[in-house]
Amino acid sequence: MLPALLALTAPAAAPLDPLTADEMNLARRILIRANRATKATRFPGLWLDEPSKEAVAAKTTARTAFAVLYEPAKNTSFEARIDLRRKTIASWRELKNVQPLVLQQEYVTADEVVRADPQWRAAIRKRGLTKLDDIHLEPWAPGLVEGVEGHNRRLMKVLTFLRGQSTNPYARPIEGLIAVVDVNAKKVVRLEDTGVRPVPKESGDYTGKVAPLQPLLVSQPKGASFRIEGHSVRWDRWRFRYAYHPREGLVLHQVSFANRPILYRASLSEMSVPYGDPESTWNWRSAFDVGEYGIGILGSSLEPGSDVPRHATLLDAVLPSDDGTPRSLPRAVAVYERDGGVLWRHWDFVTGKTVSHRAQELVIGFMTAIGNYDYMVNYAFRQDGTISVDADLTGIMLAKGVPATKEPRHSSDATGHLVAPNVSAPNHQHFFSFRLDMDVDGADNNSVMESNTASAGADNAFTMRETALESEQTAMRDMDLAAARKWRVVNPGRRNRLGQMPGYALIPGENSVPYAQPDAEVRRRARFVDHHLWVTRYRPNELYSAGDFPSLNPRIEGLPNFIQDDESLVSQDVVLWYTLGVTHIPRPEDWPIMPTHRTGFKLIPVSFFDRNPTVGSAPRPASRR
Ligand SMILES: [Cu+2]
Repeated sequence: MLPALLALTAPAAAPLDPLTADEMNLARRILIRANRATKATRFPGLWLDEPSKEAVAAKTTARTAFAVLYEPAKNTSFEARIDLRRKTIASWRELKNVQPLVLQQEYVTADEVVRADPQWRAAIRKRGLTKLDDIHLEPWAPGLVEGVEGHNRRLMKVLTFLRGQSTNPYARPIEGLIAVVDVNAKKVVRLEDTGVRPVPKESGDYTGKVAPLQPLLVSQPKGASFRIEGHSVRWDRWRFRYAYHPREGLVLHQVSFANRPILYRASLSEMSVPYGDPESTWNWRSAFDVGEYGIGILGSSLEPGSDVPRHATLLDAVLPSDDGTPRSLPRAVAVYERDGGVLWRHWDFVTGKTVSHRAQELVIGFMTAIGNYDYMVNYAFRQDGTISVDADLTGIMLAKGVPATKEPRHSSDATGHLVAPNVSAPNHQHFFSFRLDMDVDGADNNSVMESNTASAGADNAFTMRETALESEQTAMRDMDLAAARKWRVVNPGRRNRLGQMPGYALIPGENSVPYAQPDAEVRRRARFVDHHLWVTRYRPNELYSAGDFPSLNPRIEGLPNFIQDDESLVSQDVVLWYTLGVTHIPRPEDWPIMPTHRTGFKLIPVSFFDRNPTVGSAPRPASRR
């Protein structure tokens, strides 16, 4: 019946390697053979079902695929685990009242359905526009749709722009017009039209030349210092594995330094981008780019010489198509070394001599383009044990068409700012939720300390006090500048030679608090924004801070549920969830395209070593207590 299936010998993948193209095909064929799928079945999810930590430690050879299936004919969704070794379905369940990730075809369908809708056409004519080919439609995951029985339908909300011949589809919003589309029933279920507004005139073209500078090239005459074998990367004393995940984009696994484990898994778990404009056509906008769209699926091929340095090593990824067959994303991930500034230096006053070392950093990163915005996530490893996690924000801001061509005199309380005549960009925030499964010197014996610094009362004395965050519900924490607050994951079972617990600290950088009301719809699904830090005890199925299916989901999901049982965090396997918020008050300089804004945080060793690990021979590892 399926000779190809039987003949397929599984490739020798490491336990955490992403599904290969063959494995994706195999998973799909197993489902079809078991009558769980047909050619019409769509696959909003198909990726590796990651084996447990214990299984990975035991060098499991199991390969299991995780699939989310959508049946358009019946409008039903299912979740399956497929054992690729035994060629059986290991688990199967129907998903109720949730909507899996947007399918690629659904963007096309939404566009076609709106374009054909007589009411929408009338709304366009009402605005004096005649050429439908000039219109750009932008389908969005809908948030929660009030007044429409939502969560059992494949709904999208479609924004309208005048593109014309411009390279910039977003420069001329056709304001106040939103079509709510059922992409499965293929019909507009509601047209929201809040009245005709001026359509901005400037085309917002951004393809003109940038004034050139002389070339700046990095030369590595003896080649790079890193080695990549399969999905394993080694550089200096660092070692880690990478995977490209359809939902999360780049995922790092098993990060270690000098053979000492630090971080078992790192990923961008979720995002939420709430817009601060109270109008009904705006107040629902809060893109969950990971859980609604899939930042990996929307990943961009990296351009050497612009997206990444010319000397970068570029790695391809395999992604599932809508029908579950594999497709390649060429140049999905970049690995390269870059200049790291001064590693350390000192000029000696007596001898007049300088001892100084130049640092290098190893960078691994990917880019994703979610409609108008482009994001890059980079992990940079330093020789001193630092991991710097950076998120770059660029692309085109979402803007609205307004009557004003000059900023009103009293604009201090405005919810947006003019960036061009008749174009106002609403204030908005970008919240990133990073999931950091820490394994400092091992998986099972980690605790989380919070450090707060305060004046000690006498003269200039001040002290730092470290206290343990003992359980999940006491570990919802916020930044505090007055206390120079930081968090550190320690291994209480070990000591360095100074008798200190080895640890890795999370050093926040830029951050924000949410400005939407706590009960606002945009925050109901994004509870992770309530705190900068959450800590949970490791559970393999707790991967997404806003839950597995945030789209159209009215229930509280994710972190608030994970901490319900208030598990102990003392000498456990712990996971840090760091919320990083960027408050974006738009500037004219962000238009028509936004210069890259870099934000991020760091993980740095604190007592993990007993001295600067780059000086002389290797420092000794922490000993058992
Ligand atoms: Cu922004």
